[in-house]
Amino acid sequence: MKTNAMYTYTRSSKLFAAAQKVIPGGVNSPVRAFKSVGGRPIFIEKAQGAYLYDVDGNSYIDFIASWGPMILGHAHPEVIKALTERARKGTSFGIPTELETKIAELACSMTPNVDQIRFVNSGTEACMSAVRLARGFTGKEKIIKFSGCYHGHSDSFLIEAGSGAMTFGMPNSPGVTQGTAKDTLLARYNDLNNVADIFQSNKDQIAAVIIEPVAGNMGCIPPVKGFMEGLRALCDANDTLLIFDEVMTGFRLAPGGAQELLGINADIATYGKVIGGGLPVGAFGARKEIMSHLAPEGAVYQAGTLSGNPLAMSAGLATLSILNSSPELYKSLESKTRYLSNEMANILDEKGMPYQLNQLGSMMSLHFTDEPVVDFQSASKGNNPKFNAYFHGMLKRGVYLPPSAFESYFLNDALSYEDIDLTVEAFREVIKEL
Ligand code: KE4
Repeated sequence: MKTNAMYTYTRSSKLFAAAQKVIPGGVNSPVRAFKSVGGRPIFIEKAQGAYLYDVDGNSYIDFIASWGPMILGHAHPEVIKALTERARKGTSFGIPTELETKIAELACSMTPNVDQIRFVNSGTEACMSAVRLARGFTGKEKIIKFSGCYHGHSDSFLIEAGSGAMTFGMPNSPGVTQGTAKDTLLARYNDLNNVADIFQSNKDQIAAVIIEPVAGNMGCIPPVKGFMEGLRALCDANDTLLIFDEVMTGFRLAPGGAQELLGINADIATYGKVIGGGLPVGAFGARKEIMSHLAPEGAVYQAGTLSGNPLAMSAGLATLSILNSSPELYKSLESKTRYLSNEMANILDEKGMPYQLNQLGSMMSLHFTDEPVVDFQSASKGNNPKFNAYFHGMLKRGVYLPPSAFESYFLNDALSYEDIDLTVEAFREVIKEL
C-alpha cells in the first residue's frame, strides 16, 4: 500500500499556522482542527471523484465526502457544468427564480409527506426553523432531543450535542442561556421508555421530538427495531410533531431518505448536505397544513438573504436529478459499504480485537469497544486513543477518515472496489500495528 509517509506535510503546517492567526483555531468548523485525533489538519488543494489532493501533493481516498454532500464524488462533471453555466447568468438576486421551483418540485416528489419545502443555507438553519415552526404550529414550547444527536449549533440544540461539541467534551456550550436550556429535554437514543417518561412528566408541553432517524453524530447508530415506530406513536398520542433531522440521511439512505428506508412518516423533515450538492443549502419540508404557518403565508417568521440562491440551487438540482434517475446507485453504495465493513470485520476478528462496526446504507462507523454501540453512552465507551492511532495510521496510508470517533463515514459513488481494496490493505497494516 502506497503510504504518504514519504510525503511531507510542510505546506499544510505553514498554512495552518497562518490560518490560526486570523481564524479561531485556524478552521471554520471545529471538527476540522483534528483536536480530537491530535496532530494538525491537512489543507486540501483539490478533489476529484473519490480522491482528495492536499497542498503537499499527498492523495487520499475520501470517506467523509465533505461530511456527506459529495455523494456523487468530487467535481462531478454534470454538477460542475450546471454551476459554471449558472454562474455566467449571475449568482444571486434576492428575487424568485424558476430554479427554486424546479428543485422544490423534485425534492417534494422524492420525499414522503413533504408537500412543500423551504430552502435555507445550512442544516443548522433548517433544524432551527423546523423547531420554531413546530412550536408555532402546536402552540407548545418544549422539545425533546436525544443525547449524542447533533442538529447544528442553534442554542436549543447545544444542550448536550454530539459530534463536534461532544468531541470537545463540552456537552453544554457556554453562551447558551438557562432560559433556552429549560425548553430542551434530553432523552436516550433507542430508549422508548425513557421518552415515554419524559412525555409523562411534561404533559401537553412538548411541541416536537427532533431526532436523527439514523444517528451519524455518535458514529453511525441505526434505530433498534420498534424504536422509531414507538416514537411515532408517542408523538401521535401527545399531539407532538416528529421532526426527522435528515441533514445526513436525506437523499443518502434512499431517494426519500430515512422516511422511505424506515417506512416511518415524519411531520417535518430537515435537509442539508446532499440537497446542496456541495454548496451551502439546507431545507425543511412538511405537509401543507404545517408549512402554511410559515411567513409570508402564515405567522411563523423565517427568512434569509441567500435562501434559494440560484448558484446553490443549480448544484443541488443537478445532484438530486442524478440521484433521482439512478435508483441503482443506492444499491451499489450499500454493497460497497457492506463490502468494506465485512472486510474490516474479518481483519479485526483475525486480530481478536474488540470492536463494533455499525452500518446502514452508505453510512458506517468503527468503534473499539466490545459493547454494542446503540446510544451516546455506549458510543462514549470506545477506546479513543486506539481510534486516534487508527485515524493517523490510515491517513498516512492515503485514506482520509472522519477525524473523530463520533462521526460516520460517508461513502460516495465515485469509490471503486479497487479503492476499497486499497483501503482494506491500509486497514490490515494499521490493525497489525495497533
Ligand atoms: P450544518 O449547519 O453543519 O450544515 O448542519 C448541521 C447538522 C444538522 N443535523 C445533522 C444530523 C448534522 O450532522 C449536521 C452537521 N453535521 C456535521 C458532521 N457531524 C457537520 C460537520 C461540521 O460540523 O463541520
